[in-house]
Amino acid sequence: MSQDRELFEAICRGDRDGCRERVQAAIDAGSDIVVLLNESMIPAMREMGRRFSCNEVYVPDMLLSARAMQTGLDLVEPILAAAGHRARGRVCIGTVKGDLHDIGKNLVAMMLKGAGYEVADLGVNCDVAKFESAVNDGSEVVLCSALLTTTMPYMKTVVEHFRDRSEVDVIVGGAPVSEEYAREIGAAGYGRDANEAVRVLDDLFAG
Ligand code: B1M
Repeated sequence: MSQDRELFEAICRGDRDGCRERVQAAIDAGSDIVVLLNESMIPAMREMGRRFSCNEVYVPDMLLSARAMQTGLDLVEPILAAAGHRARGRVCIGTVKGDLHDIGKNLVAMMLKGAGYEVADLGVNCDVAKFESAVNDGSEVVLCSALLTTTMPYMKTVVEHFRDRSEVDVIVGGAPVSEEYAREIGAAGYGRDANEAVRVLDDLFAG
């Protein structure tokens, strides 16, 4: 594992400038961005979750870390997106109603764009009307993200909403979501992480 410890620490302490500098330095050095994400940036957010669970940090600390993380993601996004060549299909993605976590969703959206998909990012706190509107605008697949056990059940509401429209598939993902849960609510697919979300979507469009 080749963790950039300074980057990891910068995200944990919510240091936006520090995060921006370390990510820019990695980009300038030609480092593998996916490795940087998987070994330094995402683990920092996971560490903040651990500290939050032990009451070592509180909501404002998580928020500062999320902002620092997003500063780094903003630098990474054009690089990931540049990998995609031509549109492979139009999809929409949103964090479900009641849920304000958007970093994982943003990461999935970036990877999808990088894989060549046209992505309508609906943001956070999305109700079925918002997903429906994106589908009416041409999205062929709906991707739902949830980070809370209390908001995860809303994914079932979304799946049920589109049940009568066989041309629309719903894919679900997020930390508390499992493949088993996805199957149980009748989702067309489940992605454990951003890369898997791309693979699941590729399979759907291929099949
Ligand atoms: Co909150 N939060 N939070 N939080 N937060 C968690 C999720 C928590 C696990 C922390 C903990 O207790 N250890 C916990 C949830 C517990 C539970 O439900 N079981 C929690 C809680 C309790 C809360 C509040 C209720 C706290 C409070 O107010 N008392 C509150 C809820 C607010 C709300 O949403 N209504 C809250 C608020 C916040 C902040 C606003 C402060 C901030 C979010 C800021 C933001 O997103 N802009 C925040 C943060 C930062 C976290 C943690 C620390 C980090 C989340 C994150 O960004 N991870 C988180 C702890 C943790 O995750 N361990 C925590 C990094 C990100 C890259 O990973 O989002 O999992 P993730 O995405 C992954 C995969 O899950 C997957 O791919 C991504 C990349 O690999 N994926 C998909 C995600 N969506 C996908 C969709 C797909 C496929 C894959 O296809 C459709």
